[in-house]
Amino acid sequence: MAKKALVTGITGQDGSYLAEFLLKKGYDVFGLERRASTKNRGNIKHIESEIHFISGDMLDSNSLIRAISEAQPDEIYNLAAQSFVAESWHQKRYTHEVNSSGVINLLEAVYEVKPDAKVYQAGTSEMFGKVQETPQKETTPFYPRSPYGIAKLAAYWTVVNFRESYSLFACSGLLFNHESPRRGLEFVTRKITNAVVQIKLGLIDKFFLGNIGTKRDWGFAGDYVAAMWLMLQQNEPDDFVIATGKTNTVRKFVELAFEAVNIKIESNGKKGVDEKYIRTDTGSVVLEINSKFFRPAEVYLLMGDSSKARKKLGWKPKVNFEELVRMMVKSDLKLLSKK
Ligand code: NAP
Ligand code: G4F
Repeated sequence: MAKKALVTGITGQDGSYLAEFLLKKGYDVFGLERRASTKNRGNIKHIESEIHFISGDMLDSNSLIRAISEAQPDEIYNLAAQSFVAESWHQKRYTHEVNSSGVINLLEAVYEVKPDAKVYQAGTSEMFGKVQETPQKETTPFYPRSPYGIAKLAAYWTVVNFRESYSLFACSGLLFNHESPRRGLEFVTRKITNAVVQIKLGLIDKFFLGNIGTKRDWGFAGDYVAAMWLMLQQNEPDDFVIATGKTNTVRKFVELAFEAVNIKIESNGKKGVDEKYIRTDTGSVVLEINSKFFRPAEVYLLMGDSSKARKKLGWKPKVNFEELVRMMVKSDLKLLSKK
């Protein structure tokens, strides 16, 4: 009989790649979908007919109980979240409710309805925040720097507690930033590729960013969903860092994106520190720094050490940083040229 998986956050970036991955492995895939006035299935349009949708919301315990009762899943992947860090300062309580209390709601429902289901919780490198060591690994002390990071850290400890209290098979993946052509437009990578392509096509002259000196360990979302699955195939539940081990500035991402569309930008040697503008080699301003996009508290550097996952799960990323930028630019070029 086919294995059954319930995926929360199925309409999001990771949910769509994970659903594809599980369908290819022969799973029956159930997706928790929250109500919206207009359906938001752009990322999963191509596989929509293969998914069993169940309506529900992380804030509504009964809907989670109903979803688990209906799906009777062998595996549950909790990807649902208010996932935009910058927004978490504007909606602190809501972010906490969805990203932390929502996880309690889900784990309680699992314990009540299907305690033998294996659970994956989407943890994050944001929990390392003001990093206490580099690279960051499973044993690195946490120091979250945003309401988002705090909520995710509470969820992480909730997973540990359910594991230790009730022997649930529950794991947290400590995933570093992962991107794709399906990334939401407000995240910096997609914001850059989308804007750079618009500049190339003559649709806009310039765009605006915040701190371009911050560093992230960026991988490809398609590679990272395989790690989620691998965690649930182990004999014992455990937590794993998933990362490429390489870190780059936002400015480097900008440089590579412009390079991918053959626009030459000036290199002033400051590499993102105190820059106010970036110009092309012919002098046009294509990027302006705007304080509106700076955060009240920033995570300046993330770089993960995923040796444990590489050794125990046999996982490693396939797409490197340069390939990722090119893939996203190419996809936006195709999308925007069509429009
Ligand atoms: P995403 O694209 O923003 O997707 C979030 C998903 O959660 C969407 O399907 C959204 O549904 C759903 N959702 C939001 N609030 C909900 C609620 N109250 N009830 C039910 N569903 C709700 O995020 P992602 O990049 O795929 O990330 C997936 C998970 O991994 C998130 O938990 C995120 O915090 C975590 N994470 C992401 C990264 C990364 O770099 N991408 C790194 C570490 C951890 P709608 O479509 O209706 O909005
Ligand atoms: O793309 P970002 O918004 O991603 P961030 O904050 O790193 O969070 C993402 O990764 C986390 C894992 O570490 C996930 F848990 C989380 O759900 C999300 O997927 O910002 C990346 C960096 C930041 O330092 C930000 O300050 O880019 C900087 N940045 C500079 N200008 C900007 C902008 N970020 C955004 N979104 N927009 C800007 O204009």
